Amino acid sequence: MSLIPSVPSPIPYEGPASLNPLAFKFYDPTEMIDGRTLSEHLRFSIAYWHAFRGTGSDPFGPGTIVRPWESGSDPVSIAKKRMDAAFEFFEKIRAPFWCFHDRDIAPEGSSLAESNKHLDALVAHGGELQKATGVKLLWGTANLFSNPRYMCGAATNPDASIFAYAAAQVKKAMEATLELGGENYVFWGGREGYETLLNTNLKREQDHLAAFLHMAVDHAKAIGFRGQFLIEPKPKEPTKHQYDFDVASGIAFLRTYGLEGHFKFNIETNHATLAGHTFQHEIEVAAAAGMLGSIDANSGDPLLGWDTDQFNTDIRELTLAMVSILKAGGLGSGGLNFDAKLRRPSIDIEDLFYAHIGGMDAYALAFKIARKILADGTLDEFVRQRYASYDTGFGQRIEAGAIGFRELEEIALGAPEPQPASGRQEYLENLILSYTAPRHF
Ligand code: XLS
Ligand code: NI
Ligand code: NI
Repeated sequence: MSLIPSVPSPIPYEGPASLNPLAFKFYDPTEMIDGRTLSEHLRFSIAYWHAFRGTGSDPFGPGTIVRPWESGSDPVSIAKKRMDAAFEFFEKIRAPFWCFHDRDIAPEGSSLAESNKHLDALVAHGGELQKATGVKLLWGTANLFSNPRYMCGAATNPDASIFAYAAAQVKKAMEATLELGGENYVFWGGREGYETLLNTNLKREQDHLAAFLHMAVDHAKAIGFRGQFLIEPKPKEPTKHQYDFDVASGIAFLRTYGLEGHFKFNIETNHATLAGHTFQHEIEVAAAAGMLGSIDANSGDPLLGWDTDQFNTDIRELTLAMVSILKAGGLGSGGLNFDAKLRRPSIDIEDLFYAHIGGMDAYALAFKIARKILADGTLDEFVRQRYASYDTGFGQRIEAGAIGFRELEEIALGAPEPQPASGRQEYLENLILSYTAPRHF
């Protein structure tokens, strides 16, 4: 029995000329590119929390979105029906993956033991739905931020008993992820940060966070979870200062505590911009360290200073991001997860389809444009030329660490004055425009 009868069949691919709002214009999941389907290249994933737990509530008012399957008296039965609807959506939107927090899929009970029991029931149900549909789990995670017990953090809570509770919850969420064949496990530091240093021992909190992550690494070994661990940086919200501020501070943290071999990064567009960076910057910083893991695909609002988690149809931003992702060799076991939600007045189930169709089409188009940019090679060649003086002679010896100040001084004294070369930014911006400009008018 269909729970989403108003969208009767899977979303078709109709090509760029189509005006059908319930069709893909650029995303043909079956299109073969370099021996793999577009679906295998892009690895789209649906975020359970936004798509199926988001109600449109905000600090000024309650939810606006009412779904027909959200009725009944037994929370576990509702959760199962909701999950049936979710998998119907995953199939119709043709996403190969989904992602969840433990508390998204199963209701919290009155004790940890009861919560675990609920989770077991929903993981079993999810396993059956995955088998029936072929949809796979990109990653799992634990919600360590909604319940008031975590108001002062989870692994960074000043109370060790909360640390223990969080450890138990992550242990269980990792086991659920393993059970469902999850390819990654994400740590977003929910409330791992502080509001004021007046009550905070920053050093101890960071030590505790590192201890927590080491325990997770040990537990993965113990249970045979071979998925990739991912840190998802975010600079602020909910706490004023989050410890995983951005990719660069995340790398420093992981290296400080000897964790760098076990983690990569899940980069979220809106978190990058909140940190004062571009999306592409965060991708490049992670890639430079060999730690690019996965993407939480969304967008912020340039006029608002919080995590608005919008669907992203900015082709220029996505093209530049895809150029960096492709140059880094892709996302490996990661994917493009739509950590994005409907605006509060977008209350119909069709809106959920429109939102994801736009997000998927935009990424598919950006992927194709980025491939063209890289294949043409003009951009790459420009950058290569710009650094060519390091390819030979003393430049090469600088990179090899085979020369020092004394010899460089001799070279500088003996050579003619260096001549500045233009950075050609406007020329390069026009080059990108020539790829991203619409051509059909
Ligand atoms: C919140 C985060 C969250 C993570 C998963 O801002 O983006 O949704 O992706 O815990
Ligand atoms: Ni996210
Ligand atoms: Ni976010």
